[in-house]
This record gives sequence, structure tokens and C-alpha cells, in this order.
Amino acid sequence: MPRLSWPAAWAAAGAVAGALLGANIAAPPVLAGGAAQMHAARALYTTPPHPSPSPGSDVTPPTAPGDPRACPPPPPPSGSFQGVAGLCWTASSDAVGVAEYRVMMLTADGFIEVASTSRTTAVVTGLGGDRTYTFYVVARDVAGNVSPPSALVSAPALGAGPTPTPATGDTTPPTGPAGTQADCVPDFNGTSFCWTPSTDDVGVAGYDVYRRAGTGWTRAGRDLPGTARSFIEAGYSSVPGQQYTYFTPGNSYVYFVVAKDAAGNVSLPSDLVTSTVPADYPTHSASPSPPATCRVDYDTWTWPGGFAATVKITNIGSADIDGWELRFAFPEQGQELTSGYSATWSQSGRDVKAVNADWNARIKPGASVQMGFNGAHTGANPDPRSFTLNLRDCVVS
Ligand SMILES: [Ca+2]
Ligand SMILES: [Ca+2]
Repeated sequence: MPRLSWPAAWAAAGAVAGALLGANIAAPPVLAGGAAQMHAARALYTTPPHPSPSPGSDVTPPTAPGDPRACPPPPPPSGSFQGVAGLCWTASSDAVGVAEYRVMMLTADGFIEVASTSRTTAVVTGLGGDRTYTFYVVARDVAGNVSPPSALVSAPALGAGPTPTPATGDTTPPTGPAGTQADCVPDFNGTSFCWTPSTDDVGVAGYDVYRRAGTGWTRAGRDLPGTARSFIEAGYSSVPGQQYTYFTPGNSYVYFVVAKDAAGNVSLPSDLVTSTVPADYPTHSASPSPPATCRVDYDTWTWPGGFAATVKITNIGSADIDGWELRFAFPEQGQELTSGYSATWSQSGRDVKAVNADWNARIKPGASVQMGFNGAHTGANPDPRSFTLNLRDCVVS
């Protein structure tokens, strides 16, 4: 639950906040025009940066803003709140000086900046009422170095708000994903976590996953299907010679997941979950690849212009596969996925991806799951040459 308090900080900010809220009431903002309103807030709260004695020599970012919390601003002199959330935090420290704080808000399209200020309080306006929003704060110093993100904070918007978004139809967000469990995909060279599915009055349309990065939260997984209940991210590519370097073996990474419905309502975030990349996982340069734990049987029936394919995955390893993502590439430009079954199928360029359905997520050692799809082609319909499951190579039958 967000902590509600009315700190002394508002006493200092009171005049400005009062002016801002007065302006809100005189000209009620709408969320569609929220950016303009938010810029108004930004203009009110931004002060010129402190002059730097030696610009460019400061390469150390400020510390993260501390203890972010919901704190309602003082009531407006007249009228009432209209879709307003207040935030407070404790100051960052920096050897030279903090120039500003930036407030980022979670939306269905990722985090967006909704306020910047030199104070340790912010008022975010133009929000839909009866809704709780999720934020974090970063500090920027005079030289432009940005701090790590603060903790996440969820704050309610006070007052009815001008125009809820969406304006009609489904206005109830899904429940937040619960029961996060780190490192739930066994024997995987990367990070993974699982969750208990969210529920929604209409239906969960998908999930977004965020990873904590040096200066904010990065959207690491976007529009995962509504049936998804796990997320994986690889430290190393399974393609020989193609090694990703942004993950370090043995390092831990922090994530959360949110659910979205088709109307664009976003849930509260899940609990944070910390996943660790295995420290001793063989790399391509250091040692041979580990033995494959999956086998793929790919069969097609082809006719002029079209084909039907069946795909069988067999677990030839010794551990359960719990949640999977099969990937392969069509050898020919003209090969195209048109519809699939028993998995969530998608194609990007020549790359095809199939993500497990709820009911076939788990594959016991020795067991198989079968799925398939219909496709189109423009002359030739060769089989894919290789398949990966959870980014690891499979044996091809
Ligand atoms: Ca600095
Ligand atoms: Ca809904």
C-alpha cells in the first residue's frame, strides 16, 4: 500500500503547488492533452541548473533519490482535486550538485517523463481518477550524469480526473502479476522468472517486463502474450559467433512484470524479482556447447502456394522444461506463417517464434509436445535448418 503523508516539504512548495492546482481547476486538463499539462508542471518546478565550476569534469552520477512515497499535495484554495498525484522523496547527493529530478510514470507504452523539478516533491496532473499510478524518480547532476532509479512507488490520483483513459468501455486494470519466482527456467544461460497470471474484468491482453538498468527501468519484454507466465532473457546468443555482452555471468538482474488489458489499462507492478545469470555456464569460446536438451521433428505437407507444418518438441534432457519459446528461421524470403495452433505463433522477417500455451508449458524428460501452423510460400518451401528452445540449440530429426 502506498504510504500517505503530508511532509514539511509541501510547506516550502505550497505556494507553487497552490498556483499549479489553481491553474488545474481554472483549466481542467484532459489526459489526451496530458503532455502539455505535464510540461506546465515541469515549467513551474524547474529552476535553472546550478553553474558548474568545471563542466564536463564531473563523471560521477548522483545517488538514487531515496524513499519515494505518495504524499498528497495541499488541497487547492478552492474547488477540489482533479486527477492529481503527489510524490515526495529524499534528496540525492552529488559531489558537485544535483540539477534536477525527473519523475517517470508507467504507462501501457512504457515509462514516460511526467515532471522535472529541482525540489524533492512533484505534482503530476491530468491523471484519470480512481486509479493508482506507478512512478520512479532519477536525479541528474549539472554535468548530465543520471542517477540510478529510485524504488518504485505507486500513488493514487486524487479527485475524479477530467477524462479517464480509456474514456469508455473497460476502465478497470488487470490485477498485478503475483507469485513471482526467480530462476524458474532450469538449465538456462540467462535470467528467468515466472509469475501467477493476472486476472481482468474483460481479459488480460499481455504483459510487459521491465529490467532495472543504470539510470532507469528498461522495457526488456514487450507485449508478451496474455497466456505468458514466464520471461527469459539470454546472456549469450545460442548462435555461434554471436555473443551478447550485456549480461555478465554470475551477475543478478532485477525485474518486474505488469499486465495490460486490450483497452490499455495497466496493472500495478509485480513484486521485484532478482534473477542471476549462472556463473559457470559454458561459453562458446571457452568450452563446447552443452548437450542439447531438446529434439525437434518438423514435417510439412506442401502444395502450390501453401503448406501445413507439424512441429514436435521432445525433452531429451534430464530436467523438466517449464515454459518454452521455440525459434527458427525460414530459409526462403517467400515463406510465411499464416496461422498456428497449440502455441502463440509470431513471425518477424524470416524469424518465427512459438511460445507455449498454458496447458503445454511443462515438458517432462522424455515427453513431447506437438503443435503446428499453416503457411504460404512463393515457390520453394525448404525446412528450417536449425531450431532453438529457450535460446538453446535443439537436435533436429
Ligand atoms: Ca556528479
Ligand atoms: Ca480491464
